Amino acid sequence: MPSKLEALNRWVDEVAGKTRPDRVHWCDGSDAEYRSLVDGMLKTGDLIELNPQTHPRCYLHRSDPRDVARVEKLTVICTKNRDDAGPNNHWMDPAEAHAKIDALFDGCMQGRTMYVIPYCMGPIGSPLSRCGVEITDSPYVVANMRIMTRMGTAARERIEREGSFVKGLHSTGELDPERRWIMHFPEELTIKSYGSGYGGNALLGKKCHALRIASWQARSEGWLAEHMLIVGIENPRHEIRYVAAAFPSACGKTNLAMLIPPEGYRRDGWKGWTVGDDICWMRPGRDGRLYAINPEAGFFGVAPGTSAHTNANALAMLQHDTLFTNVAVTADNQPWWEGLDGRKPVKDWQGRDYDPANGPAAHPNSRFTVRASQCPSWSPEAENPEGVPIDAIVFGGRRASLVPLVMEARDWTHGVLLGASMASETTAAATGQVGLIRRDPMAMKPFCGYNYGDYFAHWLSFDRPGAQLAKVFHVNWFRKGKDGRFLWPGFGDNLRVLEWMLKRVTGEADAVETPIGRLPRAEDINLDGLELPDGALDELLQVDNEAWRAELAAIGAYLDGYGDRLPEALRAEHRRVADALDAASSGAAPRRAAAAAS
Ligand code: TSX
Ligand code: MN
Repeated sequence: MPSKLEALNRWVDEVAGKTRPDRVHWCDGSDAEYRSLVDGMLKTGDLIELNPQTHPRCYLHRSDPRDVARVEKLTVICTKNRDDAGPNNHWMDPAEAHAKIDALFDGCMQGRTMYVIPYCMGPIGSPLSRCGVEITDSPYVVANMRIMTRMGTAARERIEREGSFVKGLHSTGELDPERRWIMHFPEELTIKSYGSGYGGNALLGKKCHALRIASWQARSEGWLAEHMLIVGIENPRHEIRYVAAAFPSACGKTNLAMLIPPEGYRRDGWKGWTVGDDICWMRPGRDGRLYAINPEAGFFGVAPGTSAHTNANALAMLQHDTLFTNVAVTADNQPWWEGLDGRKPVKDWQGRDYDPANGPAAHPNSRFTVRASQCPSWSPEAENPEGVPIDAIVFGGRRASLVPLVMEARDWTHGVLLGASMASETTAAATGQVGLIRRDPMAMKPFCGYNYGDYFAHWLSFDRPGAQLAKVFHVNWFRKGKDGRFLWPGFGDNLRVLEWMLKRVTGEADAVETPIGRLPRAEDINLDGLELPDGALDELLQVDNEAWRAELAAIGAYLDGYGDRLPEALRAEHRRVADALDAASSGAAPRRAAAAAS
């Protein structure tokens, strides 16, 4: 039997034989290696040094203008059985997929260096962690992987010990959008990506491994790989409780992960501890509670909108040792993006003289890559191999109307329905189309590596004897009043809502039962030190029965799209809520009249 190490060597040889690089470099993850990669990219122009006085060791990368985001239509799940990928994924037959992409890999690394990147998703010593190896011809990918993962010798040693790892093969290729694929073979624990150097398409540890492949592994091994931030909330009694939260894009996940309490709360001793801003792997521990790790070691965050007001922690961590991609620069060569401050940029993200007629100076999807440990609110518990215990799971969306500021699920099954029913209004930055409502269950639409029907069943399966599951909530920071203004101040003030949730967990706060879930009364949310217009909180907590009946009908139609793979228990839960709404309506509730009057 070949040694476990040989499996890795054999695959590397096989890939080198196919792609024919001039050199093969095994990454050790050292500082010296990172330094020499950066120096090389400064020489080729792949990186541009930013102002070393204001931003020491910060560099700008300008991507090909045709290669600035993930491409969902070229992202495919390749399973033997088409139904295993589900209607939520693009599917291709594995043999056909391999043939298609292997033709593109043929000789594609000639004249280039092939980098072999062993990496570990999660703390090196954690039983919850999983390893992978990415082979790439992009030094930009290596530099990003070094920041985003535990990369190098320690990961290689764990792989040699365990023998199993996710194989990721990536080449930047010609960057032709017509010759670009991001393919996943979950049954082979393999990823192949060609023709893009960008973020989620190329840094294979993140969306490809830690979500699409991991969600598949998690289902067969009894855990959850989720698109969630993890934040610890410390109260004045120095108790820290952990919250995992899923939001679709453009809802401020990174901001919530790095939350800074309002002034009065800070004075009382409240604090936010960042464990993760994007991905959460969790599993039941021996005590039945869910324990979570962040598989990542860095942040690959959207730059526009990040400021001292929206996220002072992020701004502080971006002052040194950061890679920026597709941001603008000021006259003194500092990174700049829309929403940062009142200064004017001189060069846009493509390196052109800034002209507002060309659109925003920074690309709306421009990014920073930075070590998580540079965040002032970084939690030491992020390195705990056991993970952190999760007390609350929060789902959310951007909804201008209908959806209340916060509600609590009656039980786990209802919580799964709340997650499965998630939807968000699109923003210009994300899609160009504003205000369309998109269904995005658990914020996993682009990332669930298998059939959503099976995924909902997997979620439901955690409710079993002995389980001490987290309470489930749904929030909406984005409800608007009749004047079109946001009713809730959001940002640090969201702690007021988190406080209610955590007091529900400990039995210290009240709630009222409604057909859609349990809501706080207005007096249950602490508004000390906050000037909220009269009636705003009442409006935020309003439940419009008729409008919710229409919403339940829309949710039902959406879930029906998963056909017989949709678990009957979820269908029954949907029917239960719909029936409760119908009953409340026929009960001649005066609530509706009151809502229409003012
Ligand atoms: O991130 C946001 N959060 C979560 C913060 C912890 N954003 C930004 C979303 C884009 C990524 C928010 N925007 C939030 C929010 O809670 N709420 C809003 C809406 C909003 C915007 C501005 C104001 C109030 C609400 N007020 C003023 O601008 C003064
Ligand atoms: Mn994400």
